[in-house]
Amino acid sequence: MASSCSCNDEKKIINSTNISQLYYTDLFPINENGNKPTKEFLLKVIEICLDFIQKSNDRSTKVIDFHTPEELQKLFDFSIPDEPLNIGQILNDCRDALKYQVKTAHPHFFNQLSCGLDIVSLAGEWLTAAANTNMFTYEIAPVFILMEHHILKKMRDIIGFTNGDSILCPGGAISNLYAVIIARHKLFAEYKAKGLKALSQQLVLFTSEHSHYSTRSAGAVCGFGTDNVIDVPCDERGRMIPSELERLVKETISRGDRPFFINCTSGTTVLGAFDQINPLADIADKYNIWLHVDAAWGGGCLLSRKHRHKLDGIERARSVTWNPHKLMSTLLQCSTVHFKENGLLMDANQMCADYLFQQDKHYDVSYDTGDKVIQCGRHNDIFKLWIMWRSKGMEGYERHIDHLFDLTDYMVEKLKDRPDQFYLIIPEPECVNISFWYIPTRLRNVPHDRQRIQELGTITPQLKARMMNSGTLMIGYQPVGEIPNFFRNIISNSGVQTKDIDFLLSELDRLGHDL
Ligand code: ABU
Repeated sequence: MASSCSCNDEKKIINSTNISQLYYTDLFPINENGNKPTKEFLLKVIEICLDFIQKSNDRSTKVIDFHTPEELQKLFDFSIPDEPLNIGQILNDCRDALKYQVKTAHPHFFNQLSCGLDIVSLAGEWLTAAANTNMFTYEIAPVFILMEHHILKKMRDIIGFTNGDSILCPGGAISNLYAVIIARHKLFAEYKAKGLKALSQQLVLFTSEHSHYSTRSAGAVCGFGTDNVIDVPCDERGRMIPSELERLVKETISRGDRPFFINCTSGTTVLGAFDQINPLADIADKYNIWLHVDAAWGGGCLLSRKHRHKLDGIERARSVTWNPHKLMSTLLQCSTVHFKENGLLMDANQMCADYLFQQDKHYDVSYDTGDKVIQCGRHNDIFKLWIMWRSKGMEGYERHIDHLFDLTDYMVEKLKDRPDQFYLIIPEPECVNISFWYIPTRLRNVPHDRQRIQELGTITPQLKARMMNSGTLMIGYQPVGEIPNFFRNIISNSGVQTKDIDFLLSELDRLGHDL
C-alpha cells in the first residue's frame, strides 16, 4: 500500500493535489483531519453522478450498453482484493458501475412502472444516506419520524380515512403482506400467540386473475396456502367481475370455509386496469370480508382531480397500498400501506424488545414506530418523498400525473393512426400502461386471426432483443392468460415528451419491420 495510507496516530492534514493516490484511511472517519480529501473525493463522486444524470437526459445517448452476464463478468472487476485499493480505483469503479447500468431516467426507457429520476427526490436520497439513520425509534430519527407521521396522515386524508395508521414498507408486495397480516389479526387476534391452531376455519383470499402475485405470496407466507387464494375472472379490460367474486364467495361459504380478504386492484401491473371498488365493497360489507385496495400502481391518480374517479369508493376499504415510487416518481423505494383502524399495526406486530423500545423513555414512545412492523431495521424512505412533495406542492403533483396521462392519450392516438403497424390490445387504457403488438411488414394486410396472434407473440421478444442490443429503447413485454407476448409501454417519467413517443414508434419500425 502507498505511504499515503495513514495510521490514526499520524493525524496528518492532507493538502492533496492528487486525490486518486489516497486511501480510505485518509478520509473521515479514520483520519480525523480528513475534511479536505473527503470533500474532494465526494465532489468527484458527485461529478460522476451528475455526468450519469446528464447522459440520462440526453436523447442522443443510449438507454443501455447491453452485455450478456458472461461478457459483463469479463468487463467488470467484481472481486474483493486482499489489500486496499486507492481512491483513484474506487472512483473508476464508481464510473464503471454507472457505465454499464441501464439509464432508467432516459426518456426512451418505458420498461418499468418506476421510470425517471426526480432531481429533488434524488437530493432527498443523498441527504438520507448522509444522515444514515434507522427508522425504528424517535430517539435516533426524530425529524424523519415526525415527517413520516405528517406525510402518512396526509396520504390517509387523501384516501379518505379520517383516522387510522400507516407504515412505509420495503415494496408493494410487503405492503400487501401487511394488509393480510392485519386482516388476520383483526379476525383472530390470538394467532399472534397461538399460531395456526388459533384459526378455527380455513381462511380464503380473493384477488383478480390480473392482480399482482403478491396476494398469492401473502397467502403462502401467512399459512393459508396458495390453493386458498382464489383468482376471480376479469372482464375484457382486465377488471375483476363483481358477480364472479360473489359467486366464488358463496361457493367458499357453502364448503365451510371462511372468505376473509378481498384484494381489489387499482392499476393492475400489466394492463393497468382499475377494479371498480364500490361493487366490490358492497360484497365485502355483505359478507363481512376485509377489503384491501392495492393501489401500489394507480394510487397516484388520487392526486389528480381528473383521474381520481378511477378509485371512487377507496375510502370504503379497510386497508390501502400506495407506492409513491411508481406514478408519483419518488425515488426507489417508497411504498406505503394505510389502515382505516388505528392500533392494529402495533397490536399485531409489537414485540416490545426492551433494548430498543423501552416503555420508560422520557418522550411519547408511540413515536417509536419500529415496534409496529415485522422487520427491525427500517430504511428512511420518507425524506425523498417529503422534499419532492414540498417542491411540487399539490398543484405540481397534479400537473405531473395529468402530464403522464396526456402523453398516454397521445401515444394511443398515434397507435390508432397506424393500424397497419400496431395492434392495440386495450383500445382505451385506464392507466399509463399501453398494451400493443408491433406488426412487421410481412404480417400487415393479413387477417388478425389465431395464427397472426401467435406470430406476433413470437416476434415480440425478438424485437425486444433487438431493442436491447441496439440500446436505443426499452419497453417490457409479457403474456397475459391466453394472450401471447405483447409490449407493455409505461409512461411514468415526467421528462417524456411527445417527440419521445414519436421516436419510440419509428424506432420500433426501424428495428422490427423485417421480422
Ligand atoms: N411489482 C411491481 C413492479 C413491476 C414493474 O415495474 O414492472
